[in-house]
Amino acid sequence: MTITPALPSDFLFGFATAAAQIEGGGAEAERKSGRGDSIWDEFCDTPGKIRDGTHVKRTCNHLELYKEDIALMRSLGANAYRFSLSWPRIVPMGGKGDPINQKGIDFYNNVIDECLKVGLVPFVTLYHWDLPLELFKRYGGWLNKARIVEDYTNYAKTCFELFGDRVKHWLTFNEPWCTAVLGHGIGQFAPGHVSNTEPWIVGQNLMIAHASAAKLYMREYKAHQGGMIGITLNGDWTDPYDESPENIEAAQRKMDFAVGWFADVIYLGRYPQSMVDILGDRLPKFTQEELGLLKDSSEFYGCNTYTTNTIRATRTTDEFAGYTKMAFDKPDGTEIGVKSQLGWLRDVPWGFRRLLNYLYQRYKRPIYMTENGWAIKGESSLSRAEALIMITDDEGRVQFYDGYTQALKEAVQIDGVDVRSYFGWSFLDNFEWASGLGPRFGSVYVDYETFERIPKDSATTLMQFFKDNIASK
Ligand code: GBH
Repeated sequence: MTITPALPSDFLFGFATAAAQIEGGGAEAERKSGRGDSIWDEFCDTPGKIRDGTHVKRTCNHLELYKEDIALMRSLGANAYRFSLSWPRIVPMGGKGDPINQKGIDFYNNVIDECLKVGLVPFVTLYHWDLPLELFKRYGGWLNKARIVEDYTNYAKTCFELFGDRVKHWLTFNEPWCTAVLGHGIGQFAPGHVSNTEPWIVGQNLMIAHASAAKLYMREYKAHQGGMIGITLNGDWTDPYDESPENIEAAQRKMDFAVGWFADVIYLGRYPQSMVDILGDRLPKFTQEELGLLKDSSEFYGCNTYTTNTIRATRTTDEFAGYTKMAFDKPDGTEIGVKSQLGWLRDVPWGFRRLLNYLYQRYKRPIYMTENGWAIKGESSLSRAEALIMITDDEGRVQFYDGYTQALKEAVQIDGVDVRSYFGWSFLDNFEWASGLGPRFGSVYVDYETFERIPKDSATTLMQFFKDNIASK
């Protein structure tokens, strides 16, 4: 008897990264590279914004080490690599009429060519949070619909023209929720605004920019370049605290505020009713023309997910969670999931399987898993010597990936969910935004003094899972 492999032969797997989190090779290297500042450079320059005071200008030096990194990724067994392009590296000031930076273009040409040379499919994100600072200064960045949609669409067009002969998988945006809420609602991320009106405006502008770029691709590039384009959203499973109708409704409302805000509009053509009810006039309406643009603007569902929360209706002040209470505890006093380095992140594989089912049933699109990963509790405070022991045995991360890949397999094989990729977050330990170089999400250890890379156990075990579970061609 032959066992049918769970995953199709064209399944893409590997690791994900983002430009601002790994490229920086130090202030001098960055200056020479011709990259313009992004809102994250300014955020890092502002005392108190980054927990350990580190800076996007000096992270993993992927800028100079990309060749070695790509070779390493391939040697671990990956068949694809998800990375993002830095907009201010390509167009330093960002705007439609602004000059482009040839060194930036050369860099990404090299990255893409190197991927293809070794046999990795490049899966490219156009925007992973590093808005050119100049556009923020000129007109408020994501707050200015007309200007940002025009400039973003032009930037996307530049990328399709420069790289679309070789890049066949495009993501317009990584996690618009984070830009809207963390950047413009609670101020934890650049540009650091605190507001209860801006996030909803920014969210709408991000969606329109997404649709504008995606439709441009579909209209003018897709036919001859033969690729596809979509958006990737963050969203964790929301498990009702108990079976009470209020808590079941609260769990759905939290899901609406995290995922439905974008996905209902893009795939179903309307905001979730719970958001309309709560936000009223603060939720900006779409014109018919905008809704037409948004319709069918994402060819797949791009999914970043990390954890699961238990949700109850107990009213909180957290409007971004639909006033629900997010926690990990259950009525019997137990808690779900193993603890990680970060308070929001717990290991709950069964929640992942439920999430995949929910997304597939509701949006009916193939799912590309674009991020999923783990930061082991305590890993970031190890000395280098201790870390070198840990890296040969990053047990917590191996466990996490074991559980989540098993859940993925069940969702595909037993539940029939159409999942077509999986990228572990992250390839390298890297700059974890406001948390700086503290939390380590990598399957490859990075020594931030020397930029040395050392693969951890999870790097090989995760890739091996896919090699074992993908049908041969
Ligand atoms: C991803 O976001 C990002 O795409 C990636 O760049 C990042 O490095 C990776 O995750 C790891 O964090 O602190 O209670 O406000 C994940 C989505 C949404 C998870 C916001 C953390 C904050 C919860 N993130 N959430 S809280």
